[in-house]
Amino acid sequence: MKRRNFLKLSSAGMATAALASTGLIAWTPRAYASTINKTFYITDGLITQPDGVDVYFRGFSSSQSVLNVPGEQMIVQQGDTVNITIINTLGHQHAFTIDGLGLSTITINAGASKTLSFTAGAPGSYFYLDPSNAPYNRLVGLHGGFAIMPSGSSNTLYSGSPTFVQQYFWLFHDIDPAWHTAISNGSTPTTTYKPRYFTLNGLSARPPGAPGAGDPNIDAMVDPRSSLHGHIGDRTLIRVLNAGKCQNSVHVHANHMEWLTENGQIRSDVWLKDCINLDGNMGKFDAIYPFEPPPDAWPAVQTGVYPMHLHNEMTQTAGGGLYMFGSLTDIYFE
Ligand SMILES: [Cu+2]
Repeated sequence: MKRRNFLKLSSAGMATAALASTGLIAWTPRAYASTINKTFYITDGLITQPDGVDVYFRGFSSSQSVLNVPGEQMIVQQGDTVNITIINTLGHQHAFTIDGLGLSTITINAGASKTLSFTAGAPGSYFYLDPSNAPYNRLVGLHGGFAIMPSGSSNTLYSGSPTFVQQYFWLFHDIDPAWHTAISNGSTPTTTYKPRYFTLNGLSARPPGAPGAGDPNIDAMVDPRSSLHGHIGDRTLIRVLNAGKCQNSVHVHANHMEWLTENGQIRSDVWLKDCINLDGNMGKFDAIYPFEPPPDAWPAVQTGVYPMHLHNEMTQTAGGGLYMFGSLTDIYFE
């Protein structure tokens, strides 16, 4: 099978490709709608996990020679014409849509390409994904984050929302390598789901002293797509998405978050929460991290580094126990 020509990428090689075009999401509002053209290549390959195990993934990648899991973050403006072309380099049919926008699903035959065209609708945070053979193509890596900004706005999530000055995606995932192997063989997993790896924007944390610790291409603690950086007052929107199956509790230290949306619905009140539930199977929320002086610190501080982690112990591990190689990052008050 042609498909056995696996891309074999270390997480370093994978993330370097991703970082070339992502990072903190920059956004400049436009007075007029624009046309956004984007191409994703469906590729597959092996990604080495923190315990050295190679796990099979598929991704919406930026070229046919890389494997991006998740796919590159996209951000457009309400009213834009969006043309997303999918080139399927694999030997079997795949599909593509964006969840929650009422769009059609396109199917892309082996070796073929197809374009999904639409006008960007309701502002918010969305998944793009392969919804076919659900949930398996999503779980094996065919997913990414998509955002629509309100027309002409640089600092709101929806019309009249609290404002922010910068924005990030936190896309969580959990991975059962036995399921990925079954999917790679074209079969349906028959074993009980047993997640062994937990990632944030595709990377696991590396504790101090571990190989790759401090490397922004490997370590989720310092990945510029994930770690929050701000000065006091740099109110930061976080678009939180969960591609995995596990329900999570997202906990930030130093500040509480302003909880704006839950699974695509604007909340009637903005609650201040340090811990917010994140449903499994494409749960999502939006929240603002205010970058205020930590209220309980004495003496009062304006700089420092604080963690974000999930309050579900297995998510802080890899390979069934290795602590803390899971879904964590850091928040830098600069
Ligand atoms: Cu905590």
